[in-house]
Amino acid sequence: MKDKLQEMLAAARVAVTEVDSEKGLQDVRVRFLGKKGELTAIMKGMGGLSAEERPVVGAMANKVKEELEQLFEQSNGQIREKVIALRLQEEKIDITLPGRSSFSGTKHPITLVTEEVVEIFSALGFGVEEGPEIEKDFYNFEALNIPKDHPARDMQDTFYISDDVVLRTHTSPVQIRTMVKQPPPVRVIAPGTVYRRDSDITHSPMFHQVEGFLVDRNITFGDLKGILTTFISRFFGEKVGVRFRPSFFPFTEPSAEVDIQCVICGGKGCRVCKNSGWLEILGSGMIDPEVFKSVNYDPEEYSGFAFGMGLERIAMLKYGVNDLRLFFENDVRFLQQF
Ligand code: 2NM
Repeated sequence: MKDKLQEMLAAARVAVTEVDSEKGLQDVRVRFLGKKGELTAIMKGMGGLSAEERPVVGAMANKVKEELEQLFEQSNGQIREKVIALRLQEEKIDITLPGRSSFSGTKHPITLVTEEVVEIFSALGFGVEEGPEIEKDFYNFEALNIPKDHPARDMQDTFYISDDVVLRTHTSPVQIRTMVKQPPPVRVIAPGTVYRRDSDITHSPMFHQVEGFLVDRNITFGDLKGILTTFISRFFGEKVGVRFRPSFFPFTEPSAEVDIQCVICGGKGCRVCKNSGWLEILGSGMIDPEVFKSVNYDPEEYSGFAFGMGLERIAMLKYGVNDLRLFFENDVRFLQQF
């Protein structure tokens, strides 16, 4: 029986060396120490031993059992270490590899054009003002000398929130707010989003404008021409032709629309300029004394000019975009080109 115990211990020592997982070790443990294991089987034979032999063999069996437990314990530790080492090997990360670069966005062409217009007018001494897109009738129409029965106030053009609150149809209310809160001299541009009830291939109900104005003593139409010509030559290039055409706005008198030579055909005439050789890009004029009265500026002491332009239109001309809707679809294939 002593030999059997020693043989079993030797067999167990061999068995643990052949094991390479925690599961495998568990199987070996059951084989030797389990209820139906080899040690139990040997112990069952103890009944046939003499009274002298029994305690000796019993003590030995206990010792073997202890050794087996120690053996499995030790083996378990080694297997654990091996498993951890293997995982560390497999999950090794090379921190010197370059990371995956993330997709980065681009500025919307309307943003780019706005920034460029702001840049040019800043260099000419203009500040930038903003105002609410939901606006009182007074600032959007009344103070701008747009009478109650004027076509621009027609339900067709204006989104009404209530009787006297609208979505602003231009950024001129920002100029009114600026004049109401500060005395001349003043030089400001107002870029922003505006809304009109108009929607087809060449009109969006939401679009963008920059308007601007300058008020001081002795401001003339010559100042208007100088500033706007300078702006155009910086924005579209030194060589582009410019012309001023008489026009009408309720808030300016006299008024002028400003054309540039067609940037597509160079003035020869094409589809874009409808064979005229010219493209309208700006509205402008000397601020009407009626406007000055509604903001408490003295029209005897001060004069000024104002202007406004649509940013989608100048973006289309500058970048050669032939469809207004591209600005509002937010297709990255379009947006990434700027
Ligand atoms: C335009 C054309 C002409 C304009 C006038 C004013 C104000 F408030 F000073 F009277 N702001 N903007 C103006 C003048 C706007 O847009 C086509």
